[in-house]
Amino acid sequence: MTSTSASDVRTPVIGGQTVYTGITPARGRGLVAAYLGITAIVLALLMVFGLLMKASQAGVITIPANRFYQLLTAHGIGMVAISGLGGAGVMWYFLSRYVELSPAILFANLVCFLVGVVLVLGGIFLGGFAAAWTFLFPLPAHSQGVWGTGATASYLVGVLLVGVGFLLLFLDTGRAIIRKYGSLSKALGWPQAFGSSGEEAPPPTVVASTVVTIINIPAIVVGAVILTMSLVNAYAPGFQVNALLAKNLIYFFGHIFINSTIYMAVIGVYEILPTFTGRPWKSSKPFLIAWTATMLMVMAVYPHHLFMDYANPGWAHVLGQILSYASSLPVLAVTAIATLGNVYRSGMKWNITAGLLFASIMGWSVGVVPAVIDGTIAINRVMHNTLWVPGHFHTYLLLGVVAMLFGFMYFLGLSTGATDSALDRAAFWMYVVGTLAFASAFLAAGAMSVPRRWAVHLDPWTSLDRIGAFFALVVVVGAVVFVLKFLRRVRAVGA
Ligand code: HEM
Ligand SMILES: [Cu+2]
Repeated sequence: MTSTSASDVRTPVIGGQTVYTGITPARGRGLVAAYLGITAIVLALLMVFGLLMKASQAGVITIPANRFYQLLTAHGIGMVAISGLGGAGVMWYFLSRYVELSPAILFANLVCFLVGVVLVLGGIFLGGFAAAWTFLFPLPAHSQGVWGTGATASYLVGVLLVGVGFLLLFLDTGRAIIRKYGSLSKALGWPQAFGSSGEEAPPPTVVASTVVTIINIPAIVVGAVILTMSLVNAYAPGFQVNALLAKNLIYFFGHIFINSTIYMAVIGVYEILPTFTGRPWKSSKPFLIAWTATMLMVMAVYPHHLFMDYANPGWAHVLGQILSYASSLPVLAVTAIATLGNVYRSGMKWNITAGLLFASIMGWSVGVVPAVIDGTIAINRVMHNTLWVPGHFHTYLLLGVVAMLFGFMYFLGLSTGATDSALDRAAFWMYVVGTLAFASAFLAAGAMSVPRRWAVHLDPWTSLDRIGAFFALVVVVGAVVFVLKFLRRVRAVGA
Protein backbone atom coordinates (compact mmCIF):
# COMPACT_ATOMS: atom_id res chain seq x y z
CA MET A 1 0.00 0.00 0.00
CA THR A 2 1.52 3.23 -1.07
CA SER A 3 0.16 6.70 -1.00
CA THR A 4 0.16 9.40 -3.59
CA SER A 5 -0.55 12.44 -1.48
CA ALA A 6 2.35 14.60 -0.44
CA SER A 7 1.08 14.97 3.10
CA ASP A 8 0.88 11.29 3.83
CA VAL A 9 4.58 10.58 3.80
CA ARG A 10 4.96 7.70 6.21
CA THR A 11 3.75 4.18 5.75
CA PRO A 12 3.88 1.86 8.77
CA VAL A 13 5.82 -1.30 8.14
CA ILE A 14 7.11 -4.37 9.94
CA GLY A 15 7.50 -4.48 13.69
CA GLY A 16 6.06 -1.04 14.29
CA GLN A 17 8.93 0.51 12.33
CA THR A 18 7.96 3.28 10.01
CA VAL A 19 9.52 3.73 6.64
CA TYR A 20 9.62 6.93 4.70
CA THR A 21 7.99 6.09 1.38
CA GLY A 22 6.43 9.46 0.83
CA ILE A 23 6.72 11.96 -1.82
CA THR A 24 8.29 10.19 -4.74
CA PRO A 25 5.77 11.30 -7.38
CA ALA A 26 3.24 8.57 -8.15
CA ARG A 27 3.99 8.42 -11.86
CA GLY A 28 7.68 8.19 -11.26
CA ARG A 29 7.16 5.47 -8.70
CA GLY A 30 5.56 3.17 -11.24
CA LEU A 31 8.43 3.79 -13.64
CA VAL A 32 11.02 3.19 -10.94
CA ALA A 33 9.27 -0.09 -10.19
CA ALA A 34 9.55 -0.94 -13.89
CA TYR A 35 13.26 0.02 -13.86
CA LEU A 36 13.92 -2.28 -10.94
CA GLY A 37 11.73 -5.09 -12.30
CA ILE A 38 13.75 -5.08 -15.53
CA THR A 39 16.96 -4.82 -13.53
CA ALA A 40 16.00 -7.89 -11.50
CA ILE A 41 15.27 -10.03 -14.56
CA VAL A 42 18.36 -8.94 -16.51
CA LEU A 43 20.66 -9.43 -13.50
CA ALA A 44 19.44 -13.00 -13.08
CA LEU A 45 19.85 -13.75 -16.78
CA LEU A 46 23.36 -12.28 -17.01
CA MET A 47 24.44 -14.06 -13.85
CA VAL A 48 23.45 -17.32 -15.52
CA PHE A 49 25.62 -16.29 -18.49
CA GLY A 50 28.48 -15.79 -16.03
CA LEU A 51 27.87 -19.18 -14.47
CA LEU A 52 27.90 -20.81 -17.93
CA MET A 53 31.24 -19.18 -18.75
CA LYS A 54 32.80 -20.30 -15.49
CA ALA A 55 31.41 -23.83 -15.86
CA SER A 56 32.83 -24.00 -19.38
CA GLN A 57 36.28 -22.83 -18.25
CA ALA A 58 36.08 -25.46 -15.53
CA GLY A 59 35.40 -28.14 -18.13
CA VAL A 60 32.05 -29.03 -16.57
CA ILE A 61 30.22 -28.06 -19.76
CA THR A 62 31.52 -27.21 -23.22
CA ILE A 63 30.72 -23.88 -24.82
CA PRO A 64 32.32 -23.31 -28.24
CA ALA A 65 34.84 -20.45 -28.14
CA ASN A 66 32.80 -18.19 -30.43
CA ARG A 67 29.79 -18.56 -28.19
CA PHE A 68 31.91 -18.00 -25.07
CA TYR A 69 33.12 -14.63 -26.34
CA GLN A 70 29.57 -13.67 -27.24
CA LEU A 71 28.49 -14.50 -23.69
CA LEU A 72 31.48 -12.57 -22.32
CA THR A 73 30.53 -9.53 -24.39
CA ALA A 74 26.86 -9.69 -23.43
CA HIS A 75 27.67 -10.29 -19.75
CA GLY A 76 30.12 -7.37 -19.59
CA ILE A 77 28.13 -4.73 -21.44
CA GLY A 78 24.86 -5.97 -20.00
CA MET A 79 26.01 -5.89 -16.38
CA VAL A 80 27.44 -2.40 -16.76
CA ALA A 81 24.27 -1.13 -18.41
CA ILE A 82 21.86 -2.81 -16.03
CA SER A 83 23.76 -1.54 -12.99
CA GLY A 84 23.31 1.89 -14.54
CA LEU A 85 19.60 1.36 -15.04
CA GLY A 86 19.03 0.07 -11.52
CA GLY A 87 21.22 2.80 -10.04
CA ALA A 88 19.32 5.44 -11.99
CA GLY A 89 16.09 4.00 -10.58
CA VAL A 90 17.38 4.38 -7.02
CA MET A 91 18.67 7.88 -7.67
CA TRP A 92 15.45 9.02 -9.32
CA TYR A 93 13.29 7.54 -6.58
CA PHE A 94 14.98 9.61 -3.88
CA LEU A 95 16.15 12.68 -5.82
CA SER A 96 12.57 13.30 -6.96
CA ARG A 97 11.73 14.01 -3.32
CA TYR A 98 13.94 17.08 -3.37
CA VAL A 99 13.82 18.41 -6.93
CA GLU A 100 11.22 18.28 -9.66
CA LEU A 101 12.33 15.62 -12.15
CA SER A 102 10.58 14.76 -15.40
CA PRO A 103 8.86 11.36 -15.47
CA ALA A 104 8.69 11.72 -19.27
CA ILE A 105 12.49 11.76 -19.42
CA LEU A 106 12.64 8.81 -17.06
CA PHE A 107 10.38 7.00 -19.49
CA ALA A 108 12.38 8.12 -22.54
CA ASN A 109 15.54 6.70 -20.99
CA LEU A 110 13.81 3.37 -20.49
CA VAL A 111 12.68 3.28 -24.13
CA CYS A 112 16.21 4.12 -25.39
CA PHE A 113 17.56 1.46 -23.05
CA LEU A 114 15.24 -1.28 -24.23
CA VAL A 115 15.66 -0.53 -27.94
CA GLY A 116 19.43 -0.26 -27.43
CA VAL A 117 19.54 -3.59 -25.64
CA VAL A 118 17.65 -5.31 -28.47
CA LEU A 119 20.23 -3.96 -30.95
CA VAL A 120 23.14 -5.00 -28.74
CA LEU A 121 21.77 -8.51 -28.19
CA GLY A 122 20.96 -8.86 -31.89
CA GLY A 123 24.49 -7.78 -32.82
CA ILE A 124 25.94 -10.31 -30.39
CA PHE A 125 23.74 -13.40 -30.63
CA LEU A 126 22.41 -13.10 -34.18
CA GLY A 127 25.31 -11.25 -35.76
CA GLY A 128 28.06 -12.92 -33.74
CA PHE A 129 29.70 -9.71 -32.46
CA ALA A 130 32.14 -10.71 -29.71
CA ALA A 131 34.75 -7.98 -29.27
CA ALA A 132 34.03 -7.69 -25.50
CA TRP A 133 32.07 -4.87 -23.92
CA THR A 134 35.02 -2.51 -24.25
CA PHE A 135 34.85 -2.66 -28.09
CA LEU A 136 38.55 -1.72 -28.20
CA PHE A 137 39.65 -0.28 -31.51
CA PRO A 138 40.25 -1.80 -34.05
CA LEU A 139 38.64 -5.05 -32.93
CA PRO A 140 35.05 -4.20 -33.89
CA ALA A 141 36.10 -3.81 -37.53
CA HIS A 142 38.61 -6.69 -37.56
CA SER A 143 36.64 -9.83 -36.84
CA GLN A 144 38.65 -12.16 -39.11
CA GLY A 145 35.33 -13.07 -40.64
CA VAL A 146 33.71 -14.11 -37.36
CA TRP A 147 31.07 -11.37 -37.56
CA GLY A 148 30.00 -8.89 -40.20
CA THR A 149 29.91 -5.11 -40.28
CA GLY A 150 26.17 -5.23 -39.64
CA ALA A 151 26.75 -6.97 -36.32
CA THR A 152 29.33 -4.36 -35.34
CA ALA A 153 26.97 -1.56 -36.30
CA SER A 154 24.08 -3.10 -34.39
CA TYR A 155 26.24 -3.37 -31.26
CA LEU A 156 27.75 0.12 -31.51
CA VAL A 157 24.45 1.83 -32.32
CA GLY A 158 22.74 -0.08 -29.52
CA VAL A 159 25.30 1.07 -26.95
CA LEU A 160 25.06 4.59 -28.38
CA LEU A 161 21.30 4.57 -27.92
CA VAL A 162 21.59 3.42 -24.32
CA GLY A 163 24.05 6.27 -23.80
CA VAL A 164 21.70 8.82 -25.36
CA GLY A 165 18.97 7.75 -22.94
CA PHE A 166 21.23 8.19 -19.93
CA LEU A 167 22.46 11.51 -21.27
CA LEU A 168 18.86 12.76 -21.42
CA LEU A 169 18.33 11.58 -17.86
CA PHE A 170 21.42 13.34 -16.51
CA LEU A 171 20.62 16.54 -18.40
CA ASP A 172 17.25 16.45 -16.66
CA THR A 173 18.71 15.82 -13.20
CA GLY A 174 21.19 18.65 -13.81
CA ARG A 175 18.42 20.99 -14.91
CA ALA A 176 16.22 20.16 -11.95
CA ILE A 177 19.07 20.46 -9.44
CA ILE A 178 20.17 23.86 -10.77
CA ARG A 179 16.57 25.08 -10.75
CA LYS A 180 16.14 24.19 -7.09
CA TYR A 181 19.58 24.97 -5.69
CA GLY A 182 20.67 27.79 -8.01
CA SER A 183 23.93 26.21 -9.19
CA LEU A 184 25.79 22.94 -9.22
CA SER A 185 28.38 24.25 -6.77
CA LYS A 186 25.64 25.07 -4.28
CA ALA A 187 24.15 21.62 -4.79
CA LEU A 188 27.59 20.17 -4.03
CA GLY A 189 27.54 22.08 -0.76
CA TRP A 190 30.62 24.15 -1.57
CA PRO A 191 29.43 27.17 0.44
CA GLN A 192 29.25 24.91 3.50
CA ALA A 193 32.36 22.85 2.71
CA PHE A 194 34.72 25.65 1.81
CA GLY A 195 32.97 28.79 3.06
CA SER A 196 31.22 29.79 6.21
CA SER A 197 27.65 29.56 4.97
CA GLY A 198 25.26 29.22 7.88
CA GLU A 199 22.62 27.59 5.72
CA GLU A 200 22.11 23.87 5.98
CA ALA A 201 23.96 21.91 3.29
CA PRO A 202 21.96 20.04 0.63
CA PRO A 203 20.99 16.50 1.65
CA PRO A 204 23.33 13.59 0.79
CA THR A 205 21.04 12.46 -2.04
CA VAL A 206 21.34 15.82 -3.78
CA VAL A 207 25.12 15.98 -3.30
CA ALA A 208 25.64 12.47 -4.70
CA SER A 209 23.21 13.04 -7.59
CA THR A 210 24.99 16.25 -8.51
CA VAL A 211 28.33 14.47 -8.63
CA VAL A 212 26.87 11.66 -10.73
CA THR A 213 25.35 14.20 -13.11
CA ILE A 214 28.58 16.16 -13.47
CA ILE A 215 30.81 13.15 -14.12
CA ASN A 216 28.46 11.24 -16.38
CA ILE A 217 27.68 13.95 -18.91
CA PRO A 218 31.28 14.23 -20.19
CA ALA A 219 31.73 10.46 -19.84
CA ILE A 220 28.75 9.69 -22.06
CA VAL A 221 29.65 12.37 -24.59
CA VAL A 222 33.17 10.97 -24.88
CA GLY A 223 31.70 7.46 -25.14
CA ALA A 224 29.43 8.64 -27.95
CA VAL A 225 32.38 10.16 -29.79
CA ILE A 226 34.41 6.95 -29.82
CA LEU A 227 31.36 4.81 -30.61
CA THR A 228 30.67 7.02 -33.62
CA MET A 229 34.30 6.98 -34.72
CA SER A 230 34.36 3.18 -34.50
CA LEU A 231 31.15 3.01 -36.47
CA VAL A 232 32.52 5.18 -39.27
CA ASN A 233 35.73 3.15 -39.26
CA ALA A 234 33.75 -0.09 -39.60
CA TYR A 235 32.13 1.14 -42.81
CA ALA A 236 34.97 3.30 -44.11
CA PRO A 237 38.30 1.70 -43.14
CA GLY A 238 40.06 4.66 -44.75
CA PHE A 239 38.89 6.69 -41.76
CA GLN A 240 41.63 5.76 -39.30
CA VAL A 241 41.34 6.17 -35.58
CA ASN A 242 44.41 6.46 -33.39
CA ALA A 243 44.28 3.25 -31.34
CA LEU A 244 45.84 4.84 -28.24
CA LEU A 245 43.43 7.75 -28.35
CA ALA A 246 40.54 5.33 -28.79
CA LYS A 247 41.59 3.36 -25.73
CA ASN A 248 41.89 6.54 -23.68
CA LEU A 249 38.40 7.64 -24.68
CA ILE A 250 36.87 4.23 -24.03
CA TYR A 251 38.31 3.90 -20.55
CA PHE A 252 37.49 7.49 -19.62
CA PHE A 253 33.88 6.63 -20.44
CA GLY A 254 33.89 3.09 -19.03
CA HIS A 255 35.63 3.89 -15.75
CA ILE A 256 33.36 6.82 -14.94
CA PHE A 257 30.13 5.12 -15.98
CA ILE A 258 30.68 1.94 -13.98
CA ASN A 259 31.84 3.88 -10.92
CA SER A 260 28.83 6.16 -11.12
CA THR A 261 26.55 3.13 -10.81
CA ILE A 262 27.86 2.71 -7.26
CA TYR A 263 27.48 6.43 -6.56
CA MET A 264 23.84 6.27 -7.69
CA ALA A 265 22.98 3.09 -5.82
CA VAL A 266 24.65 4.25 -2.59
CA ILE A 267 21.95 6.92 -2.35
CA GLY A 268 19.72 4.06 -1.24
CA VAL A 269 22.03 3.49 1.72
CA TYR A 270 21.91 7.18 2.70
CA GLU A 271 18.13 7.26 2.56
CA ILE A 272 17.08 3.83 3.77
CA LEU A 273 19.43 2.94 6.64
CA PRO A 274 18.36 6.02 8.66
CA THR A 275 14.72 4.93 8.45
CA PHE A 276 15.71 1.82 10.40
CA THR A 277 18.13 3.42 12.84
CA GLY A 278 16.21 6.64 13.38
CA ARG A 279 19.41 8.61 12.83
CA PRO A 280 19.23 10.97 9.84
CA TRP A 281 22.21 10.99 7.48
CA LYS A 282 23.57 14.55 7.42
CA SER A 283 25.79 16.22 4.86
CA SER A 284 28.71 16.92 7.17
CA LYS A 285 31.72 18.94 6.07
CA PRO A 286 33.90 15.83 5.53
CA PHE A 287 31.04 14.28 3.57
CA LEU A 288 30.81 17.27 1.22
CA ILE A 289 34.58 17.54 0.75
CA ALA A 290 34.85 13.80 0.12
CA TRP A 291 32.24 13.87 -2.62
CA THR A 292 33.89 16.79 -4.37
CA ALA A 293 37.31 15.14 -4.09
CA THR A 294 36.03 11.88 -5.55
CA MET A 295 34.22 13.79 -8.30
CA LEU A 296 37.47 15.37 -9.46
CA MET A 297 39.62 12.27 -9.12
CA VAL A 298 37.24 9.80 -10.75
CA MET A 299 37.58 11.71 -13.99
CA ALA A 300 41.38 11.56 -14.02
CA VAL A 301 42.13 8.08 -12.68
CA TYR A 302 41.23 6.02 -15.76
CA PRO A 303 44.87 5.78 -17.06
CA HIS A 304 45.24 2.92 -14.56
CA HIS A 305 43.68 0.82 -17.34
CA LEU A 306 46.58 1.72 -19.62
CA PHE A 307 49.59 0.96 -17.46
CA MET A 308 50.84 -1.61 -19.96
CA ASP A 309 50.36 0.75 -22.91
CA TYR A 310 53.91 2.00 -22.97
CA ALA A 311 53.09 4.58 -25.60
CA ASN A 312 50.79 6.44 -23.24
CA PRO A 313 52.54 9.49 -21.74
CA GLY A 314 54.54 8.95 -18.54
CA TRP A 315 52.63 11.62 -16.63
CA ALA A 316 49.38 9.75 -17.34
CA HIS A 317 50.82 6.63 -15.73
CA VAL A 318 51.89 8.65 -12.70
CA LEU A 319 48.45 10.23 -12.48
CA GLY A 320 46.73 6.86 -12.78
CA GLN A 321 48.96 5.34 -10.13
CA ILE A 322 48.59 8.11 -7.55
CA LEU A 323 44.89 8.65 -8.08
CA SER A 324 44.19 4.91 -7.89
CA TYR A 325 45.18 5.12 -4.26
CA ALA A 326 43.20 8.26 -3.60
CA SER A 327 40.22 8.29 -5.93
CA SER A 328 37.58 6.06 -4.44
CA LEU A 329 38.81 6.51 -0.89
CA PRO A 330 37.11 9.76 0.23
CA VAL A 331 33.51 8.77 -0.53
CA LEU A 332 34.07 5.20 0.57
CA ALA A 333 35.64 6.30 3.85
CA VAL A 334 32.94 8.80 4.80
CA THR A 335 30.25 6.33 3.76
CA ALA A 336 31.72 3.32 5.55
CA ILE A 337 32.43 5.24 8.76
CA ALA A 338 29.01 6.91 8.76
CA THR A 339 27.35 3.55 8.06
CA LEU A 340 29.02 1.99 11.08
CA GLY A 341 28.16 5.05 13.17
CA ASN A 342 24.59 5.03 11.95
CA VAL A 343 24.05 1.39 12.79
CA TYR A 344 26.17 1.05 15.98
CA ARG A 345 24.00 0.70 19.08
CA SER A 346 21.04 2.15 17.25
CA GLY A 347 18.88 -0.69 18.51
CA MET A 348 17.66 -1.22 14.96
CA LYS A 349 15.85 -4.37 13.98
CA TRP A 350 17.80 -6.07 11.21
CA ASN A 351 15.97 -7.22 8.13
CA ILE A 352 17.06 -8.25 4.63
CA THR A 353 16.91 -4.65 3.36
CA ALA A 354 19.23 -3.38 6.08
CA GLY A 355 21.41 -6.48 5.84
CA LEU A 356 21.97 -6.09 2.10
CA LEU A 357 22.68 -2.38 2.37
CA PHE A 358 25.10 -2.90 5.24
CA ALA A 359 26.80 -5.78 3.40
CA SER A 360 27.09 -3.60 0.30
CA ILE A 361 29.20 -1.03 2.10
CA MET A 362 31.41 -3.75 3.54
CA GLY A 363 31.69 -5.47 0.12
CA TRP A 364 32.57 -2.20 -1.53
CA SER A 365 35.27 -1.56 1.09
CA VAL A 366 36.74 -5.05 0.81
CA GLY A 367 36.70 -5.02 -3.01
CA VAL A 368 38.62 -1.79 -3.23
CA VAL A 369 41.68 -3.36 -1.56
CA PRO A 370 42.65 -5.74 -4.41
CA ALA A 371 41.71 -2.97 -6.86
CA VAL A 372 44.18 -0.57 -5.31
CA ILE A 373 46.81 -3.31 -5.26
CA ASP A 374 46.31 -3.73 -9.01
CA GLY A 375 46.47 0.04 -9.42
CA THR A 376 50.14 -0.15 -8.46
CA ILE A 377 52.29 -0.20 -11.58
CA ALA A 378 54.85 -2.67 -10.22
CA ILE A 379 52.04 -5.12 -9.44
CA ASN A 380 50.02 -4.35 -12.55
CA ARG A 381 52.97 -5.56 -14.63
CA VAL A 382 52.23 -9.03 -13.27
CA MET A 383 48.48 -8.90 -12.65
CA HIS A 384 47.36 -7.03 -15.78
CA ASN A 385 44.86 -9.08 -17.77
CA THR A 386 44.82 -11.90 -15.23
CA LEU A 387 41.77 -13.09 -13.32
CA TRP A 388 42.89 -10.84 -10.46
CA VAL A 389 40.99 -8.08 -12.23
CA PRO A 390 37.57 -9.79 -12.43
CA GLY A 391 38.36 -10.90 -8.86
CA HIS A 392 38.34 -7.38 -7.50
CA PHE A 393 35.56 -5.92 -9.58
CA HIS A 394 33.17 -8.81 -8.97
CA THR A 395 33.60 -8.16 -5.24
CA TYR A 396 32.46 -4.54 -5.30
CA LEU A 397 29.97 -5.04 -8.09
CA LEU A 398 28.21 -8.14 -6.73
CA LEU A 399 28.62 -7.28 -3.07
CA GLY A 400 28.56 -3.51 -3.63
CA VAL A 401 26.34 -2.03 -6.29
CA VAL A 402 24.20 -5.12 -6.93
CA ALA A 403 23.69 -5.72 -3.19
CA MET A 404 22.55 -2.09 -2.96
CA LEU A 405 20.08 -2.71 -5.79
CA PHE A 406 18.71 -5.87 -4.18
CA GLY A 407 18.51 -3.99 -0.86
CA PHE A 408 16.49 -1.27 -2.58
CA MET A 409 14.19 -3.90 -4.08
CA TYR A 410 13.52 -5.33 -0.62
CA PHE A 411 12.94 -1.82 0.65
CA LEU A 412 10.33 -1.23 -2.04
CA GLY A 413 8.78 -4.53 -1.05
CA LEU A 414 8.39 -3.32 2.55
CA SER A 415 5.85 -0.74 1.46
CA THR A 416 3.65 -3.56 0.19
CA GLY A 417 3.57 -5.05 3.68
CA ALA A 418 5.91 -7.92 2.76
CA THR A 419 7.98 -9.51 5.53
CA ASP A 420 11.17 -11.57 5.39
CA SER A 421 11.04 -15.35 5.55
CA ALA A 422 13.61 -18.02 6.32
CA LEU A 423 14.07 -18.36 2.56
CA ASP A 424 15.07 -14.69 2.28
CA ARG A 425 17.57 -15.12 5.09
CA ALA A 426 19.01 -18.25 3.49
CA ALA A 427 19.29 -16.40 0.17
CA PHE A 428 21.05 -13.51 1.90
CA TRP A 429 23.75 -15.76 3.33
CA MET A 430 24.12 -17.69 0.09
CA TYR A 431 24.60 -14.42 -1.75
CA VAL A 432 27.11 -12.91 0.66
CA VAL A 433 29.20 -16.00 1.39
CA GLY A 434 28.90 -17.24 -2.21
CA THR A 435 30.17 -13.94 -3.60
CA LEU A 436 33.16 -13.79 -1.28
CA ALA A 437 34.14 -17.35 -2.18
CA PHE A 438 33.48 -16.87 -5.91
CA ALA A 439 35.57 -13.71 -6.01
CA SER A 440 38.32 -15.37 -3.98
CA ALA A 441 38.56 -18.12 -6.59
CA PHE A 442 39.09 -15.42 -9.23
CA LEU A 443 41.71 -13.68 -7.09
CA ALA A 444 43.54 -16.93 -6.37
CA ALA A 445 43.64 -17.72 -10.09
CA GLY A 446 44.89 -14.19 -10.74
CA ALA A 447 47.65 -14.68 -8.21
CA MET A 448 48.66 -17.77 -10.27
CA SER A 449 48.71 -15.53 -13.38
CA VAL A 450 45.75 -17.24 -15.03
CA PRO A 451 44.78 -14.92 -17.90
CA ARG A 452 41.35 -13.31 -18.07
CA ARG A 453 39.10 -13.50 -21.14
CA TRP A 454 40.21 -16.95 -22.20
CA ALA A 455 37.44 -19.31 -23.33
CA VAL A 456 39.56 -22.40 -22.75
CA HIS A 457 41.58 -22.99 -19.60
CA LEU A 458 44.56 -25.28 -19.13
CA ASP A 459 44.13 -28.33 -16.89
CA PRO A 460 46.08 -26.98 -13.89
CA TRP A 461 43.70 -23.99 -13.70
CA THR A 462 40.46 -25.93 -13.68
CA SER A 463 40.36 -26.90 -10.01
CA LEU A 464 40.00 -23.21 -9.07
CA ASP A 465 37.46 -22.85 -11.89
CA ARG A 466 35.39 -25.66 -10.41
CA ILE A 467 35.41 -23.99 -7.01
CA GLY A 468 34.45 -20.72 -8.71
CA ALA A 469 31.65 -22.39 -10.66
CA PHE A 470 30.26 -24.03 -7.53
CA PHE A 471 30.12 -20.75 -5.62
CA ALA A 472 28.80 -18.94 -8.69
CA LEU A 473 25.91 -21.39 -8.56
CA VAL A 474 25.38 -20.54 -4.88
CA VAL A 475 25.33 -16.82 -5.75
CA VAL A 476 22.91 -17.39 -8.61
CA VAL A 477 20.49 -19.37 -6.44
CA GLY A 478 20.54 -16.65 -3.77
CA ALA A 479 20.04 -13.94 -6.37
CA VAL A 480 17.20 -15.80 -8.07
CA VAL A 481 15.36 -15.89 -4.73
CA PHE A 482 15.78 -12.10 -4.41
CA VAL A 483 14.59 -11.62 -7.97
CA LEU A 484 11.52 -13.85 -7.72
CA LYS A 485 10.54 -12.26 -4.41
CA PHE A 486 10.77 -8.79 -5.91
CA LEU A 487 8.91 -9.70 -9.09
CA ARG A 488 6.02 -10.98 -6.98
CA ARG A 489 5.87 -7.61 -5.22
CA VAL A 490 6.73 -5.26 -8.04
CA ARG A 491 3.18 -4.60 -9.25
CA ALA A 492 2.03 -3.56 -5.80
CA VAL A 493 5.13 -1.35 -5.50
CA GLY A 494 4.31 0.55 -8.66
CA ALA A 495 0.61 0.89 -7.89
C1 HEM B 1 26.75 -14.90 -10.32
C2 HEM B 1 27.28 -13.80 -10.73
C3 HEM B 1 28.38 -13.66 -11.74
C4 HEM B 1 29.15 -14.63 -12.34
C5 HEM B 1 29.06 -16.13 -12.15
C6 HEM B 1 30.08 -13.96 -13.22
C7 HEM B 1 31.04 -14.60 -13.99
C8 HEM B 1 31.92 -13.98 -14.84
C9 HEM B 1 32.94 -14.64 -15.62
C10 HEM B 1 33.19 -16.12 -15.64
C11 HEM B 1 33.61 -13.68 -16.32
C12 HEM B 1 34.76 -13.90 -17.28
C13 HEM B 1 36.07 -13.85 -16.56
C14 HEM B 1 37.23 -14.14 -17.49
O1 HEM B 1 37.56 -15.30 -17.66
O2 HEM B 1 37.81 -13.19 -18.03
C15 HEM B 1 33.02 -12.41 -15.98
C16 HEM B 1 33.43 -11.19 -16.49
C17 HEM B 1 32.82 -9.97 -16.19
N1 HEM B 1 31.77 -9.77 -15.32
FE1 HEM B 1 30.81 -11.18 -14.23
N2 HEM B 1 29.87 -12.63 -13.15
C18 HEM B 1 28.83 -12.39 -12.26
C19 HEM B 1 28.32 -11.17 -11.89
C20 HEM B 1 28.68 -9.95 -12.43
C21 HEM B 1 28.12 -8.68 -12.05
C22 HEM B 1 27.02 -8.49 -11.02
C23 HEM B 1 28.75 -7.74 -12.79
C24 HEM B 1 28.55 -6.25 -12.82
C25 HEM B 1 27.61 -5.59 -12.19
C26 HEM B 1 29.70 -8.41 -13.64
C27 HEM B 1 30.53 -7.78 -14.54
C28 HEM B 1 31.48 -8.41 -15.31
C29 HEM B 1 32.36 -7.72 -16.22
C30 HEM B 1 32.38 -6.22 -16.52
C31 HEM B 1 33.20 -8.70 -16.78
C32 HEM B 1 34.35 -8.48 -17.76
C33 HEM B 1 33.99 -8.79 -19.16
C34 HEM B 1 35.20 -8.68 -20.04
O3 HEM B 1 36.30 -9.10 -19.65
O4 HEM B 1 35.05 -8.14 -21.14
N3 HEM B 1 29.64 -9.75 -13.40
N4 HEM B 1 32.00 -12.60 -15.08
CU1 LIG C 1 39.18 2.19 -13.61
